[in-house]
Amino acid sequence: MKDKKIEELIAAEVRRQSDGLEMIPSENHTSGDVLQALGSRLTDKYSEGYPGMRYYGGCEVVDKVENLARERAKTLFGVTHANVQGYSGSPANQAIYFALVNPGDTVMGLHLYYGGHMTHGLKVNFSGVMYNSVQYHTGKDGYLDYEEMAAMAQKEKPKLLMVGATAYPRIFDWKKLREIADICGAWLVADISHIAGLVVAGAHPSPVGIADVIMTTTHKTLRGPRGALILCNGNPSNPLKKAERTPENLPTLIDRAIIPGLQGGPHNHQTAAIAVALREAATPQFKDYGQQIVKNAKTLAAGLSAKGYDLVTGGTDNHLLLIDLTNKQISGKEAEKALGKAGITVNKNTVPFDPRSPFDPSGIRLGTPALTTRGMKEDQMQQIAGWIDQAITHYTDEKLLGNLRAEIKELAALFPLPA
Ligand code: DSN
Repeated sequence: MKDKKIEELIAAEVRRQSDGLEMIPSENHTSGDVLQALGSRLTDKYSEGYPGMRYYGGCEVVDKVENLARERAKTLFGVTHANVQGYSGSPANQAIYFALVNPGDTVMGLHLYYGGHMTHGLKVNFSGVMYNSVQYHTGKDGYLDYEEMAAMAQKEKPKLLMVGATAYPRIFDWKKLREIADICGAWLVADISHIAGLVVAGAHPSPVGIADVIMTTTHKTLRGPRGALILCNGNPSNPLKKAERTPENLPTLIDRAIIPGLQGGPHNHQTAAIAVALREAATPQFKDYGQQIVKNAKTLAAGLSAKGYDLVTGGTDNHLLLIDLTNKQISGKEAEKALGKAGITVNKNTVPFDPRSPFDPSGIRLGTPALTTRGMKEDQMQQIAGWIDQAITHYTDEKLLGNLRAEIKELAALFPLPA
């Protein structure tokens, strides 16, 4: 690379990832093949539109790339339509709102501070500004409060019920959620960004056939490049024609919302890398991977619980743990910093009913997708639980944190990033 500054920075980031433990639950390590597709000449090409109906010439190759990605997504998730052009999760969610509801309509989603996402109706996000958002919560036990949701649906009559989370360690009961959406005839949208890889691996129930629209980012447990899939069933899409808001028209509504509704040219290098990741996700090895993510998270949860850590909901069913650190007399921010010094990357996070602010919350969120990609298993999780405890207990002891960092680097060297 001629740009030495950027080359050095890329190398430094690779070192940072290799030498430490990435435990942010929304992160992962992609394969060499995904990276190769992402760094390809496909990035040079404009192709506004969809395969077979583009506004640019020279699209015969990228049409094939996009069709392959669409077919692989449809087969993997068992749906009849897949839009693979969403730039990432937030724009994809924006497209879903744009497709299904009008500005000012009532939409209902899980509050960010209770594990939801900004685009699920947070008042400072487009979803809370453009729409009349009402927000549901978890109960004191940290589990989704389905009764509150049903009562809210009855009272507020949202037109769209958004379900999904960024910091929820338990399983979604899709059938119950469908019943809640049906109370008021709302569209049920499943945002499975965090758990898509688990769904593919059979380690979390699938919303396919239950939710009207499913959105997932492609870079979390699905282990692809940054990007998004919007999945649904219905009649074949005709993006050139306006369509009524009916379940049969979902493919057309979604495609038209992406372009011309919101986006311009698709990122073809990203589409190719998504196709590569979808092929990898269709292998038996990926099923084992998804199952191992959960086994690892459960082992980590048991290890930390045994050391007196207060896990929201008492444990986990998926890839992540949310820990309330109040009983450890340390804030989420201080814990994030101390763990970072030891070489363990996590993120501070609010916990349900958090008395502190989101900038300095009571908890941390951590997960196992990236470590599992590196081949770590239950033994390593037990070791890591011990290190996390030491770093948090002695968070002001710079010498101890430095020693931990050296030990962690030694373990990390045994589990290289994917080639
Ligand atoms: N920022 C993502 C996460 O960390 O969960 C959600 O978009």
